[in-house]
Amino acid sequence: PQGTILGYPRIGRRRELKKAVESFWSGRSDLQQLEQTAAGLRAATRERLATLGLGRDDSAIPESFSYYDQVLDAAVTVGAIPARFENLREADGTIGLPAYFTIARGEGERAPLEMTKWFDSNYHYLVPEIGPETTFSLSSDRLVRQVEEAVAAGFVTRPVVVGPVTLLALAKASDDAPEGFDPLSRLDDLVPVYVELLARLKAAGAEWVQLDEPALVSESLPTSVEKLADAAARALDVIGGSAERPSILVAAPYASLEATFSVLVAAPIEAIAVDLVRGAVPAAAAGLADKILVGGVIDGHNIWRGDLSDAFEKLDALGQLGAASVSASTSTSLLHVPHDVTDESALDERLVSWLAFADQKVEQVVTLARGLAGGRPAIKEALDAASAALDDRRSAPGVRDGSVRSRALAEGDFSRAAYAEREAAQQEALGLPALPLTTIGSFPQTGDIRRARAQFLRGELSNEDYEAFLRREIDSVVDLQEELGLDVLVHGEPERNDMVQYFAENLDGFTVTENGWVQSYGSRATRPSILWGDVSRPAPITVGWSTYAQSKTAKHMKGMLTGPVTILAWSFVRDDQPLADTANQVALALRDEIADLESAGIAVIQVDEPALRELLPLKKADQPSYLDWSVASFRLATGGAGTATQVHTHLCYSEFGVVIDAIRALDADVTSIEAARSRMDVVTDIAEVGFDHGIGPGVYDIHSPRVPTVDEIESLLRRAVDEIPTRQLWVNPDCGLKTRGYDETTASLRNIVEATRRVREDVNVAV
Ligand code: THG
Ligand code: ZN
Repeated sequence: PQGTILGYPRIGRRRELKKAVESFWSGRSDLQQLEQTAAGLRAATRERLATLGLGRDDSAIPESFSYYDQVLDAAVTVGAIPARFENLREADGTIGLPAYFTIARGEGERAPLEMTKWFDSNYHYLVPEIGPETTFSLSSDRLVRQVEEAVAAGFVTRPVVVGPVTLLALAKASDDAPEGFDPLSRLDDLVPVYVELLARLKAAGAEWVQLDEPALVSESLPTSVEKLADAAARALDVIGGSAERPSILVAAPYASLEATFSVLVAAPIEAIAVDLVRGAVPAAAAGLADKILVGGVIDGHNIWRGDLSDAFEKLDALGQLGAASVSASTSTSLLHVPHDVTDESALDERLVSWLAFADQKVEQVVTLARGLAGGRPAIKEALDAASAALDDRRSAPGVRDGSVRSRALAEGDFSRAAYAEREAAQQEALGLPALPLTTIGSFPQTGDIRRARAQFLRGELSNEDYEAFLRREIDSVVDLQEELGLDVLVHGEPERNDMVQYFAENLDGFTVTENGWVQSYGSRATRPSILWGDVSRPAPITVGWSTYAQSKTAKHMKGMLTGPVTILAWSFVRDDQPLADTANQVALALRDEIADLESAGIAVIQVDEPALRELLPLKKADQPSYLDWSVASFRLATGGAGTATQVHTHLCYSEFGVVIDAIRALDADVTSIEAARSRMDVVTDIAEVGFDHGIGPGVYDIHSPRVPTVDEIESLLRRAVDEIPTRQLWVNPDCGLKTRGYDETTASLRNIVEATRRVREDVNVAV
């Protein structure tokens, strides 16, 4: 076919999969009901894609469903599960859906697979654990059955599976593997299972299979691109050389393939999908004449309608390489965008004309495919319409706002007084004890809070009553922290649905959606806001809540803001200007908010940047400039804070080493980070690099419902005190408490306070 997509959203237009899966987990429905809903979603997807113009029987429609995660799907299919879950296999050795979910979510003392970010997207996959003992064998025929299901419904679809190189490159060594073990060393044992899988897929009626190998474009994995390319050549020789198989499409999205392109061209496969949004058209390579090239020219990462003529020209350029044929496609799976912009009833019509969600992107691909078949004149009208929308967007009010653009930036806007001076001024102004106790910001979002917000949004609760409710909520959060004995308090953020959406709703230049859900991991999704215009702050946002909370306590109340990089990372951001410029606009709005918080008497202000690491580009060459502008935007946001104002930041991961220079360059007075799960190893990293600002390595893993004991926390704290000067150390959980319940939160905080009291006794003696 001349048009296809690399994958389609799996969650359903109204998050039907989330509801079905969570209902199954809670015991409210059984396996059969879940499977029925899922089959219904797959059937609806095929029909929808055919209606939008992809062929029913030419493998243009991907079979890309997943109950939880595509990496877990691949691991389970080849039987690569950790030893602690081996007993969950059925009598015949296969791994069923209940076992699959247990591996994803854990059970009692058996920890789930770790979760981490999928390339440079906001999607999170489960990290397979592979060791010398892992046995590979076909352990699930779920994908095969989905192909059969499609055939029965009159479709020939293209099953999509994470390829062997990416599966191993993303895996970590299992707990029992020897030091330095590399999962990729198991490639030769794994490949025969893919051979078997492909034979089964062919027997089920698949004419094509898509192997996803994005690892081949990434320079951010432990294994070098060269080594991964060698591995791909070896694996594809065997898989491509097997007798009974469908035609093979290898997709390597998310960035440019570079030298690895020629490795794929030389492999015994039929088609290669390249990302022409993030990557350039590759150089011609020997052997192309018998290959199909799939040009990923429609952006799978964002929601813009984009420049269709430019996309068509890229396909043209791809056509010059001498391949057997060229197809149009999305640059990545459409997993990263919401289903359908026509599901949005409240969006401005003009904005809608600039947008393309998954279904609109499918239509764009279909248009380009028509162009490939019939030449540019065949699609002239569609290209002109897209260009007109682009022109309209350029000149629409709000896209460029003179008052935002005329704010001149000076060198001095990006820095504060020297740290030593700030430290002394803050010590004097704040009068905090050794090992000050605080939390990251949010308190549990209870059913009551969510209900009140929903009622308010439906108009069933007046603004006055809703605000009164939120004030009572803040009162109780403040009381609790006073009772526990924390030092720097927070208001708990009951007024925020999401730490990015809340700011998007209160800043000009953003729009939020009704049904624009995008899978984040498993059954969880977010609704990224759309940042379409110049950003400004029509009025103070958080000042009212923070000053109210401050009025309820004699302790310091922490102002809570989300940083510019995170606001960008978790939104769909305009693509018509450098990210750095957009980040600085957000930064200036936050800078004004900080000034207002200060004037209102707030002395400690936190600017969260949990996504700082997330946006790091996959290619090493692109990383320095990213780190430059991201750090600069944080410094622009916080650079106006007075010497005695204590600026905090929070980062959501413990891979401190990777971005340590950037974290240092943020120049926040206090940085809290995740550490509890890595048992404070991060403390050693911090000590080694000589980080000399305030630091709060998390002592409570909020991602688990477990309540840590006083002894456990005490030993973590003692380790920190041993390695890091006490004057730098803060005590806090490792992330916000929003997803936890009050019982475990209160118990855990109580234990943290008690452990801190014990350690303080010795520290105070030592001082
Ligand atoms: N906010 C936004 N983006 C994010 C995060 C966030 N991206 C990365 C990271 N955090 C992802 N983590 C989560 C954690 C929980 C949920 C989603 C992403 C979640 N979502 C609810 C659900 O799916 O049921 C819906 C929440 C809602 O109603 O808005 O639980 O924190 N922007
Ligand atoms: Zn966090």
